[in-house]
Amino acid sequence: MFVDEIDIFVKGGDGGAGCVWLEADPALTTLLDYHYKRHYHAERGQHGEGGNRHGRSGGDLLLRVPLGTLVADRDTGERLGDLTASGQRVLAIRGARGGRGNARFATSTNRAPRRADLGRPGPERWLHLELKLLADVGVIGFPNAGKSTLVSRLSAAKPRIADYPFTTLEPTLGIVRVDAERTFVIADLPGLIPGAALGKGLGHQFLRHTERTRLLLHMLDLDPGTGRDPIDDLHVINRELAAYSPELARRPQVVVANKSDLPEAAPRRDKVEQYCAANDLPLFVISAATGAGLVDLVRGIATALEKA
Ligand SMILES: Nc1nc2c(ncn2[C@@H]2O[C@H](COP(=O)(O)OP(=O)(O)OP(=O)(O)O)[C@@H](O)[C@H]2O)c(=O)[nH]1
Ligand SMILES: [Mg+2]
Repeated sequence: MFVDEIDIFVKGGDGGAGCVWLEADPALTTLLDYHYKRHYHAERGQHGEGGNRHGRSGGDLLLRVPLGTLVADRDTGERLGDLTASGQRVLAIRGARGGRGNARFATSTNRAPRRADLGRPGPERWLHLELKLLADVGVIGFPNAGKSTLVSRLSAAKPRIADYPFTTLEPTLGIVRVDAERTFVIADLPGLIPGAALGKGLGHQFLRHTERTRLLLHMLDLDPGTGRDPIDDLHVINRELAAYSPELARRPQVVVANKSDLPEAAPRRDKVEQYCAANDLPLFVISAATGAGLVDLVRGIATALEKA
């Protein structure tokens, strides 16, 4: 299960120190752990001991979250942090102030005062955690277009591939090497369908993961077996992006026409080529299955990323 949005309860230690921190850990890819355990309580401070010694401060609690996690106070909406770098931390809640023993109130005339403060109970709050994956490129398109096949070809990622729609149920990140110096991160996403922005299919839930990409690969299916027109598909998906976020609709796109290996794909390929030329859209005709066109595509993406 892929969890990219969740509320958790955090409480600082009672009576002295014991803060709760969140830290970005690149080994994590989902907030799933927090689905199973929602309440986190830092250690309380210890009672003071005799002989003017302080009580030990409570231990801090460190919660690990994936890179790209946004942290907010659930109730006020206040943004507490955006954890985008490995090891980056945000203080989720402080521990309470510790108590003060009677020695702290002693004066020259009252060496054994009866006054002492108790430590306060730890402050607490609900946090809203939202994961927005950090990728350079997001692959969008109708289900079954071949998005996962492409990502599995270009990177070491191993997303599930199958000849039916909605094979991909969660985003997967892959690292693509361009040349000796350059790499980029590509995100394979679940397929989009009309109404995705309104919650149809799986798309809407995952559109958030395109928000932090710099470039969208818009994949069209050249297989006439879809019964759809690839240019219509392009418009349909672009309308979904616009309905979700006008900003996303303006994100630079590279059109990728896939399944060019199919002999019956030729007329659709011609149509897509004409349309993209007429509308000044960058187009790469590929076969993710045979690998045709992939070297040019990777170079094209790298160039587009430099411009974006
Ligand atoms: N002939 C041909 N088939 C392809 C090509 N690329 C992918 N396919 C096939 O198309 C089907 C769907 O491929 P996926 O990569 O799972 O498609 P997807 O876009 O990730 O699909 P969802 O995850 O459901 O959105 C599989 O049967 C693939 O083998 C291609 O270039 N040529
Ligand atoms: Mg897929």
